[in-house]
Amino acid sequence: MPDGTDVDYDGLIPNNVDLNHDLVVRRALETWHPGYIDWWNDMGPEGFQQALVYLRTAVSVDPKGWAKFDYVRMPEYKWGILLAPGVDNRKIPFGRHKGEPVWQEVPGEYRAMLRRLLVIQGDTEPASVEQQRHLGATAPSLYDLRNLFQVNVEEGRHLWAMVYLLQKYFGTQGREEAEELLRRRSGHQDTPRMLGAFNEATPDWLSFFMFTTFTDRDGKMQLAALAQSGFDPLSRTCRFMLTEEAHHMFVGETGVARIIERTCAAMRAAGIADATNVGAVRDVGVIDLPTIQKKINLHFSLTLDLFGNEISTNAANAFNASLKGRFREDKLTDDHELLGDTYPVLRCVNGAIIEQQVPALSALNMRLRDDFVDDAAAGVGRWNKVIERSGIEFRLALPHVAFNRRIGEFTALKADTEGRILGDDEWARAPDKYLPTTDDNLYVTSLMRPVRETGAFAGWIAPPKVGIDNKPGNFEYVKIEES
Ligand code: BYC
Repeated sequence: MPDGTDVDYDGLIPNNVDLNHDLVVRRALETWHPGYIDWWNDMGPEGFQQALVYLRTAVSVDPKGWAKFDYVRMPEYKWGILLAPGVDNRKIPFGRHKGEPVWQEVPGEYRAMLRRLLVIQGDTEPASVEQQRHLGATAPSLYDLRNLFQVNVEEGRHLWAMVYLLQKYFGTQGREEAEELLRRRSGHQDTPRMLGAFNEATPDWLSFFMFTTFTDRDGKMQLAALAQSGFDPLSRTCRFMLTEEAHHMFVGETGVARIIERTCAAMRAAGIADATNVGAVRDVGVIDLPTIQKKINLHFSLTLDLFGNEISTNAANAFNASLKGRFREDKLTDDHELLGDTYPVLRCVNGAIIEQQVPALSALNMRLRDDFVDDAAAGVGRWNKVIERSGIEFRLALPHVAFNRRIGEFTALKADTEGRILGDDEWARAPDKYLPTTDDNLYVTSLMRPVRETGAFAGWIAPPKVGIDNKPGNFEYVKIEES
């Protein structure tokens, strides 16, 4: 049932790609499976592998009812291969091959380029699990603990998604890449993950919520661009991954919103009107808004680096080859080839930030980044509504795209969060002013104490408005005593 919506759960690897009749790939995946489980046991959530967790598992790819919820021990989670249904007579929507029927096999001349895209995408998935593996120890509630684990098992499944494509379409090389994906480690000195943000630590829950707000949103943008691909199996894989990704961003955005809500409520209760009076706010045991702003500055700027260089021939080549499109390519009304078009790009010229029109094809990373910034700004707007409703005078904002960059045009630029160029003295003070300091991190860490009673929440975060799967407030999302 290759294009079906139901998933075959009979074998070791649940799938809707008819693995039963694809013995070579099935065997390759079954051979890879034990290494994956070893990786999960070594690098997955620490300390909770035997706990019963109320997880959703994909049982179908039908948008109306693809998930079922039940208690599962994480190593027994049904990781599988799920592709969104094929679209009849789908045509390639962009690039040199626009209008041709989509490919079901990889065109020979694009093998290397496609493999690289799959490997980069695949590498981020286990990386994020590794980054988050210690967070279970300090979860502010069972609800949050369950959400962390949901995100983790689904990132694991997203690794399976890329590994399936590598194993099925790239032969021996694909199998080697699949092994390498299990071998690299986030933050490891000798075998790090491929992209910068995936080697950073996620030391506390505020960082986790920022990561899932911003970095998972990069995931959304990149997957949306790959979902347009002329290589149909990639398009279908990414379309289904996007349905799972939405929950990860929900976890992040509502997590930060709940922290803000609690902070504002505690400030009101204590009669603190000045949000910048950090000492007074910390005295009542909540996270001050300036620290939340600094975490935004950090995670947003780290995530911008994931879009690569503003001007990129790799991006132009991938678009020309009809492998990686733009965000919502199918909704755009231009010619989808961009050969004579230009796009405005912020560049660093003689130490200043100026806008230049450049060939649209080479500016595709920038364009996707712009779409990301708009999407992220809407999220910050929703956080500000929470502050506004509490009557407190403080607004959060995204920093300027030139701030704190390690990839692209602005790497060498000394810009602040407003995009102003700083002198050497101001620049030396900038990290403490705009990014979390050791003190800030120590304070946040001091709040990270586990709360494991059903229905209870740590004092620095508000409960959610609704439970997962509409469960009531006192629902036992994780049964820890089963471990
Ligand atoms: N770190 O031409 P350029 C997710 C390299 S997140 C290190 O600008 P390109 C998730 C680049 O590789 C989404 N190196 O690059 C979220 C290139 O090297 P080579 C992940 C970097 O290719 C949360 C060179 O610099 N998916 O799913 O246009 C939890 C020249 O650069 C970096 C994807 O990213 C960096 N940040 O753009 C879990 C989609 N940036 O080849 C999961 C696939 C650039 O010259 N990837 N370099 O040796 C791509 O589309 C692109 O490769 C990139 C980079 C957007 C990453």
